[in-house]
Amino acid sequence: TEPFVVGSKSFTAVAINTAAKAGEWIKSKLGDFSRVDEKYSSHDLVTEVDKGSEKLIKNLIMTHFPSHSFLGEEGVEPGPAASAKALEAASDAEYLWIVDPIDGTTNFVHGFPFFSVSIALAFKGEVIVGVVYDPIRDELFVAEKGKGAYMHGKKTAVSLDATLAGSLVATGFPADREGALPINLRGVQAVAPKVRNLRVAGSAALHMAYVAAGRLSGFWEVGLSSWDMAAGALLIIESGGKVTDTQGKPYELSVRNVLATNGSIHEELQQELAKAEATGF
Ligand code: 2AM
Ligand code: CA
Ligand code: CA
Ligand code: CA
Repeated sequence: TEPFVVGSKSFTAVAINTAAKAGEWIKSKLGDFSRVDEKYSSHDLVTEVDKGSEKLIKNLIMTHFPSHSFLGEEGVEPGPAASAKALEAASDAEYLWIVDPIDGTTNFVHGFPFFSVSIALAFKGEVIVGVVYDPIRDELFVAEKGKGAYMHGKKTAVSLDATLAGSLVATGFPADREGALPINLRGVQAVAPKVRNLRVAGSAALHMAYVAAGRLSGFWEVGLSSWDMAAGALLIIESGGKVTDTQGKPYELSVRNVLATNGSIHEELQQELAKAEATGF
């Protein structure tokens, strides 16, 4: 199996430390940044804090593991084509760190306290470490492949909900208003009447951590990038849940449309999304 340490340095310890440091800094910058730039549109924002967080994370990780490769959202041109290409270009790296320096930038900009730092390490294309940190609640979610997932030392487990009717489910509204948003609105129309209720809180990585922790029973979103999901996917798998694309194909780094559940409601949720798909999902 894949090594988790080089010499005495644990990959997981570095991931945890780095996420905690970045998260603390982000929190200190809440409401204290001078400008917001639009990347693609007014729905797609970036701040100096996104860039500073990525710089901090990259510096720490590359200092510890100079031979590793690094893929971070703010190091890539905006847009889905560029993010797929960047992942492709990085795919022959043995060790690849996949980082979202702030997941939930829109929330960060508006002061809506739901955002996270997401750090994953892939070995030969498979995620082996995943860390999602919520600096507002000081909640740190950690998973190691084959070793389980934890929140502050306590094992996380997905919910036991067996039906959509008894499930709290989340999704996200994509920034792409032309292609992805209309698709997901049909998904919402299909799913909302079937579930106990639906949440759209604005951080894919944190939603996925919540699925891992049993706070949500399912999550789906279309048009995401590798850094939104890599850490969250491992958290869910190691907590006993299931992660696929919206067609039901097993999760891999290149997935863009994600379906992540406690396992029990996976098929039922996928069927509702498939019904929406029949009308264009
Ligand atoms: P971000 O905050 O890191 O950009 C919101 O539905 C979720 O979608 C967030 O996790 C957000 O990540 C992600 N997302 C992916 N692509 C996006 C984009 N182009 N614009 C805004 N949010 C995007
Ligand atoms: Ca972004
Ligand atoms: Ca993101
Ligand atoms: Ca981001």
